Amino acid sequence: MRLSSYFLPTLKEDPAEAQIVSHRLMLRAGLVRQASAGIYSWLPLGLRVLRKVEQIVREEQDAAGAQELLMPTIQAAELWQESGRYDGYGKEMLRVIDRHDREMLYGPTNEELVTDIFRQTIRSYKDLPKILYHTQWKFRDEVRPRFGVMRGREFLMKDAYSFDLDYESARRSYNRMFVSYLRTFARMGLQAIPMQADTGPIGGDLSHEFIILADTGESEVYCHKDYLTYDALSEVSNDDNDLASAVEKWTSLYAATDEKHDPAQAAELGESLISARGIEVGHIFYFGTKYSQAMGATVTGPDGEELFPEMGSYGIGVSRLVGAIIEAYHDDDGIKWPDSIAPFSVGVINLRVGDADCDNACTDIVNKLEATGQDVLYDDRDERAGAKFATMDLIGLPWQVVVGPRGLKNGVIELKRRATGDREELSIESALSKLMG
Ligand code: P5A
Repeated sequence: MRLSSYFLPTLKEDPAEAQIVSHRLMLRAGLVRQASAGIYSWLPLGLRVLRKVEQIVREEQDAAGAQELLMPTIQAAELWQESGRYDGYGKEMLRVIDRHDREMLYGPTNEELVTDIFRQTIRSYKDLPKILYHTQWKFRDEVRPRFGVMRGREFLMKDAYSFDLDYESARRSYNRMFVSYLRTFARMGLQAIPMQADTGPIGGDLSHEFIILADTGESEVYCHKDYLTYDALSEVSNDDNDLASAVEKWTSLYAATDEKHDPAQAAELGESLISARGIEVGHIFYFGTKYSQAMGATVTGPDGEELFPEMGSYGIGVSRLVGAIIEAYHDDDGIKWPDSIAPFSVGVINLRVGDADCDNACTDIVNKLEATGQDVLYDDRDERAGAKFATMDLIGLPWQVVVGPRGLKNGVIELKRRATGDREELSIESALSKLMG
């Protein structure tokens, strides 16, 4: 992609409305623009990141045995009246009246809709267990939308729903999702800490929030310091016993959000206790037969009796994650994307556009990288070198290839790793083999 024709509206100055670094950088790096309070348009560079996050989430959901479908954003009020949540959800729910005066709503979550699909389609215990998921926009009319996409009104969520015949099987689904969440966040370079949580309007009696630590996090959290170096994932298979012991291991260390924190435990942990701010990037719930009973979803059991399936739901804040990753990976100059979710893997900077040697070397490098499937952003603008370096640092691509006339005379270009700031002069061939390796 050539930067001269790419739609990348960057800002030199910090926007006044942005209070935290990820919001500032998302606006400055041209990832999003606010459409109205808590509602954002995703511009091309931001959309690339959003799609990469979504794709990692999808791959890990698939690997955990969940099946993807797509439910609509607009739902009928009747379903929520059946579950009993229509009135209770209050002002956070955006209610819509259609032309036939029917009450509709923009879905804040999908427990009702998925239970409705289930009761129309699944009849027998033999069809269980099932985990269904989608990635869809949600709307919650938050009182105080803030921090950009971190607490939006419209936001992208991956939500999965499990259906099992009994409690033991439901716990297996819960464990499966639990471990798949740790894997998902790890692939994005994030150490997520599971904390027992309240179930709020979703309901149920077992729930974990997945929190990453960041100075600008919304909630104060406490956890054992070993979480930060903990790696219980590498040896865990998808075997149910393995998953259960992994969850047990992970939850045996102390971790609590502010409301749940027990100072006595803290005192006991002494120096091992960390208190920090955290961002909730995922939340999982086991709520048994709450929705299946309320909505009359049953399956026929082995002895011909009608049984209510045990359910759980599992959310990941896909759009929030883009902000959360920036909170974790940035410096004064801009974003430092982890490789797995970078919008482009390499930025090529031409320091003298119009110089035949520089132009040829750059197009050659770009073509070769693209031929091996790499996403490349080529800065071919007629701009000062300083402006080009600043843009490339701001948008945070993992690698920068700097091509200038002086270097080319000596047969070298410069390769810079954004994360560390390390630079080295290399021949084009060695740079390419390093980038392709
Ligand atoms: C679980 C899936 C649920 O809605 N029902 C379906 C359950 N859980 S939750 O905790 O309410 O939300 C799941 C995740 O969505 C993200 N999130 C948000 N992201 C941006 N802006 C918001 N206003 C917002 N609200 C929730 C969070 O990451 C949360 O963990």
